[in-house]
Amino acid sequence: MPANKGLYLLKSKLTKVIQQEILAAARAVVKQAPLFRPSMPNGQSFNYSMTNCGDLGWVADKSGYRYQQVHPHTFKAFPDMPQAIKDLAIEIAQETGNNDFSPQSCLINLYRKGEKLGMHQDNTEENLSAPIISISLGDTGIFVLGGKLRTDDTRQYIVQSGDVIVMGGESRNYFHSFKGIIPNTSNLLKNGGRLNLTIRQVN
Ligand code: MD3
Ligand code: FE
Repeated sequence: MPANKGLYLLKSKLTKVIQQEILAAARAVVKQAPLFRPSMPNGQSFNYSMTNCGDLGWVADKSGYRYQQVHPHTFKAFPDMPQAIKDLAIEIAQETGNNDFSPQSCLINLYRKGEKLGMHQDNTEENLSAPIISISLGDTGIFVLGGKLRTDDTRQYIVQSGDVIVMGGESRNYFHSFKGIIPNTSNLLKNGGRLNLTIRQVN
């Protein structure tokens, strides 16, 4: 793998056994830190649910977007990031030229049928140089990647269970969205849907 810190779309990166291991770790997190559906600063609710693990979790409400240590409904600290997730993220970071990546946060997004995420940039993090690592589990979906400007051309990518995306360098700053799942395309999650884990170094 070249020592380039840009964008990597690693198709079928994770074996079924690794996918099951990461899914079990994510399920354990959800038991401690229930999925929630936050609202945007304008009051509109997100169209999918989420939770977090690690030292910091990404949350949203009427006051804005931020990272904090506690779950917004239980007020308990987010659970530790499972070692399997941490190790996998560090391994992927190293393979893509990001040797000093230190995972602080794992945002877990769940998309059920019809749920989606609009065009946005990820800029809540203080450290915008560290890459973001995305792991897709479960149903196939359509990921859309643009450029630095909201008006830039976009490209659509089919993301399948076991695919990994690394957003580093310039691409860290690109607009992107998730159009939704194609139901019943994976049997990994017993109730269907797609889990997307994004592992981040926040500061
Ligand atoms: C491109 N999640 O949580 S993951 C998000 O499928 C988010 O849940 C999507 O966008 C999802 O913020 C996409 C892939 C991803 C993650 C971070 C990025 C793509 C990115 C940051 C910059 C550009
Ligand atoms: Fe994003």
